[in-house]
Amino acid sequence: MTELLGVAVLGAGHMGADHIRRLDRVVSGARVAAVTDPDTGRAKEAAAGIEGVGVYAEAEAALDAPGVGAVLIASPGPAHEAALLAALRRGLPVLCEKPMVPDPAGALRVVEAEARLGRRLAQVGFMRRYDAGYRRLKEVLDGGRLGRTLMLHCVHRNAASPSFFTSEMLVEDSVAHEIDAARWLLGQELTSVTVLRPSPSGGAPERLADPQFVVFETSGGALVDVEVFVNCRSGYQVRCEAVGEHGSARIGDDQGPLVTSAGSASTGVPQDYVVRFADAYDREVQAWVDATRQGRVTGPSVWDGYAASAVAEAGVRSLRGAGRVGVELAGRPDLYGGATG
Ligand code: ISE
Repeated sequence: MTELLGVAVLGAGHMGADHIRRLDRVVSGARVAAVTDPDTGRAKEAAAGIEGVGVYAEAEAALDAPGVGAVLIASPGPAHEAALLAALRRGLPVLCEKPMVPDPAGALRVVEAEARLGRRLAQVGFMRRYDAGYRRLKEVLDGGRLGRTLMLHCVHRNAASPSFFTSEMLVEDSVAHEIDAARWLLGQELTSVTVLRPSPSGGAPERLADPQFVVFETSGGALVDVEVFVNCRSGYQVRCEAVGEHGSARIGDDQGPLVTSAGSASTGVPQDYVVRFADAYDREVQAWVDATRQGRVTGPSVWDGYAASAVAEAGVRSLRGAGRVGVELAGRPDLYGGATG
């Protein structure tokens, strides 16, 4: 296929604007054909200078725009279900940012809609699977030299949270990444979740339960803990240490060059995820474009998106005081490997 893949980007906020720049300037084989955002001023700004792009206020208008052959959904989570269903109805391949659909019932409707088509069209934007560090960690674990993985210790810190962030979003929006990464690294389902909250940081906005400490049990008997702290003030930090029977492996400490000068050694800390994970986003979107142009879907599935939402929803119940909450997954359609999770 020599023709460029025309992509409609839904949402021109922080992530959407970054993907528009990436599709326009970094990734090969694709072009931005349409941009939509309820704030058309923001959409126009993100699309400025891109040849042949249409700007729309409504998502469905962008899907029907001339030259659109695929969709990248980067609107807020609650808008994803309608957008995914509209793309599936039109047979358009999709890359949908996480959380796929925050409400598990809605996420399951998307799984069922795709399963009815009988073929995969959608991929979920769990980009840590494309990060070099996470990939190397998975290779070490799969290689078996650490023996069975017993525990994952994860740290997920943001410098500051956006003004619209709620206590629930620390689980649904931030820990969503660790939920998927743990399922992927271990090849196991997360079967229960307990969210604990220390006394909130004075640096967090009032009424935001920040930080939180989340513990998952898995179907293979492992434990996963996550410190999530979205107003840590010092910068964007994501680490993961896997502890096995014969040793441990840790990623996330090696962000910048260690500069030694004038009697001290220091390294920069990125302030934002689009900087920290820039390479992972580039690799993810390039892989999606390449696979789409070949008529294939290779990345995380809508089943992975549903499973993450089901775990996160159990996490939200725990955060609200339910203690340790078990995770119940629906039956997994054959399209995603069959049997139950
Ligand atoms: C954001 O949506 C992300 O995906 C970031 O990776 C995460 O660190 C942040 O907490 C989320 O809000």
